Amino acid sequence: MPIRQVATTPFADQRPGTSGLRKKVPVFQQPHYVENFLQSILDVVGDKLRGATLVIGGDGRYLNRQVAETAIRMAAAAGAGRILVGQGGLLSTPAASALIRASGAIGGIVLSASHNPGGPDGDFGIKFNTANGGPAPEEVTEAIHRRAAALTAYRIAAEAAPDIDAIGETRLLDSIVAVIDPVAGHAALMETLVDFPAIAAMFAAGFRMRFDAMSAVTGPYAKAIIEGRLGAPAGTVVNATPLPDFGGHHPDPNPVHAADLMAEMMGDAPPDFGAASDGDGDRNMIVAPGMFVTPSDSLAILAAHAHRAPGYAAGLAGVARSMPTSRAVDRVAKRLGIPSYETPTGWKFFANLLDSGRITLCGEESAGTGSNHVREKDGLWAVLIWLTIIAATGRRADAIVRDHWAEFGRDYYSRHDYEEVDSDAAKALMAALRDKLPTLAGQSFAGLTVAEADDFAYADPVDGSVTPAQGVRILFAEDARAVFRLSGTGTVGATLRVYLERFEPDAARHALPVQEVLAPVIAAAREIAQIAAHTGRAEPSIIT
Ligand code: VG1
Ligand code: CO
Repeated sequence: MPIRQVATTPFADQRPGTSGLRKKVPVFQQPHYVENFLQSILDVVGDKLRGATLVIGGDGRYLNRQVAETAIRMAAAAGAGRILVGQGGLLSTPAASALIRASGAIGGIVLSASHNPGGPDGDFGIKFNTANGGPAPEEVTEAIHRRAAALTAYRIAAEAAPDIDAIGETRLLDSIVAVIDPVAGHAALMETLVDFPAIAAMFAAGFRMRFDAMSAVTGPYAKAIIEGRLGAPAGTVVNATPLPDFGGHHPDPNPVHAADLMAEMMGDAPPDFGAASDGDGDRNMIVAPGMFVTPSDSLAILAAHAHRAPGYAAGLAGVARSMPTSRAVDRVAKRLGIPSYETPTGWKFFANLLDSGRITLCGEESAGTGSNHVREKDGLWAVLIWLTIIAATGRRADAIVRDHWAEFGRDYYSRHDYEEVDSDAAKALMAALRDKLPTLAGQSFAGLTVAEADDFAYADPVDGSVTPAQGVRILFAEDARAVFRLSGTGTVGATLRVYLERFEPDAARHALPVQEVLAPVIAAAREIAQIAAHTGRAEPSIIT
């Protein structure tokens, strides 16, 4: 029997969140759990899969290899024509997106829980990306969810998957399984967008950087591109081998979880530039000597300088940011005379804007930046654009940031996360906050006056769809803002995210401690949302 039909029990909890289905590893280890979700994806793709190309790869975390092999066997049973798999089952999220686009694939199955910890007690995730290379839109993820809750059987090739460590092509049922180098294509794409010769010349002249791949998927990409093609000294990239448990670390590039990099960049004689990436390689963290660059500022700076990179020499059509991202990039867009869009959190909302040519660049406060070259955020791409800007301006990264503030003003910014809060308590907090919205304008909290308050609803300008309830925005008359939303990627309880910002136009006040400048906004946010009363937490669990 070349194809086995196996009975399964439907799962009601297979509902993708902000970015795919993410659960604890033991949840995925329940009998048929993985197969049930994979079959639901394949069923939703339907007949279009017959003879078509499907991309499969992931970030190398625990279960990656096993699930990649299962996905190959199930895609073959579903009649895929060509199954493209990264060697070892690896593909960074941006590389998967690029590969889907370049190969004309019907879509891709990306195995990742991104910045969440890995290992047997960590998280795993499965995400479906559509033919444009981007995360499936909500109507598709909802269809997958409905299918998963009703499925009674799945189909899988009886034969084992071919060796995914060996580059080359093998036949499985009627499908060709092609195992490819996960890095080469993406490196070639980068070469068309950023100025490799200028960056290489800078390294040859003694420029030094530290790239922390956090034992995640970006390691092989960064090694090949930064040390290989650009000639940075060996050892520039650290933690470069992807490990199933990310070496026990939390592969989330922020000042808390990338503590070693921060210490080095804040220490004596730091390298000229520091960067890190997350589990699946779509996030980036930028650290200048002595200065962490907030992702919101980084997005604005990339927008202001993108024309220096060959891929963007013609300028930008427009930019977009997720709603909680600071308004710094809007100021750049205004200066450039291009539109700036505000979308809900999650990369899928940028897809229509990118596909329709309305925007060239976009980003999120959570360390995601990208462009129209793919339909995901791209960590290494952002780092390479930064290097291009440094090479083109001859300025150190911290000077570039200060110059930017002097020109546009500074949006002081911080995110306070309350993790693993009781789900009901978090929902009650948001509900109470939403109830209060109509009465807030005009009231004062911690010396700030509420100018406007609403629950963000996004009207997609391309397809007209409306996505309501994407986060509560409180705008203060003092040019400050607080945003509240619940995370859609967590796997334990709820995570309340509170995003805080305050604009400061005066260059004499651009070097103040962030939490100090934001103190009134923080106090007002806590009071308005009654955070301590609802969650029992006096302080956030993580401040970035
Ligand atoms: C978080 C971030 C969001 C990002 C998402 C996926 O979502 O806030 O900006 O798009 O993760 O990124 P949430 O719902 O937890 O706030 V990744 O690198 O985890 O794919
Ligand atoms: Co990620």
